[in-house]
Amino acid sequence: MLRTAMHGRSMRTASTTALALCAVGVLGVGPAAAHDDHGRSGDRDKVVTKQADLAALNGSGASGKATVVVRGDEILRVRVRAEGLTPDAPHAQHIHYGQQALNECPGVAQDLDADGRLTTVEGIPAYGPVAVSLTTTGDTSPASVLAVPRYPFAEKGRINYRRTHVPFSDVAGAGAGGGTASAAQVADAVRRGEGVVVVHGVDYDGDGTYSFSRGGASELDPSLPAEATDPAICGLLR
Ligand SMILES: [Cu+2]
Repeated sequence: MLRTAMHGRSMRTASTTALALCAVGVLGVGPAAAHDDHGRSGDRDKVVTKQADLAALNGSGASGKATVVVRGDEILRVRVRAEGLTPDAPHAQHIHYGQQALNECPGVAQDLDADGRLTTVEGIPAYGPVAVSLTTTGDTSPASVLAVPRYPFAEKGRINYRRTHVPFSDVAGAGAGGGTASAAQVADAVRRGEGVVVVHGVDYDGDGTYSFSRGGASELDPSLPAEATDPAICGLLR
């Protein structure tokens, strides 16, 4: 029932979520070391492969691997494999990046309210805002951050996701001073090894679906349970 409700709401909530992510981006940790975003064009045309070991957050018990093959301002191929996720439920998944972020997965230091639960927003100083939405069909920009019906459905807790020709796009809140990062800047950051893959969705209470009973409502959208949006696995694309 809940999943049906989420489907109906997901499109409307994207803009609200983007605003929330931007607001947090502005409050992010201090300026990171300046990066040289002006790679020579020859470097940008090279095919670069980055891989991430996806480790559990929030006690999800899940794990996985992600691979992206980047050339220019495009991901030629992306693959995400994971197991141990909340079964038979959709899992939003993104590449996160922020120039002001730590460009790493969050740890206990990011659990600001020390409730033992790491929310998506608490993790943003570590991994930055959403830069690429790893959807199964259609748009892959940050606007699809919570387009739940277009994310992989984890049969038996497993995801085996592949997509080709995913363009990078401009990302609000990911640039210098919390401004917009251009698609080229985001592509260069992923090439440098600063992109972070996050798969969301944790069934804390083990009732087999995303519910409000533990964790309450998502700070991204109070009509969604936090279980649907909290990060389950995370890894840096090295
Ligand atoms: Cu995400």
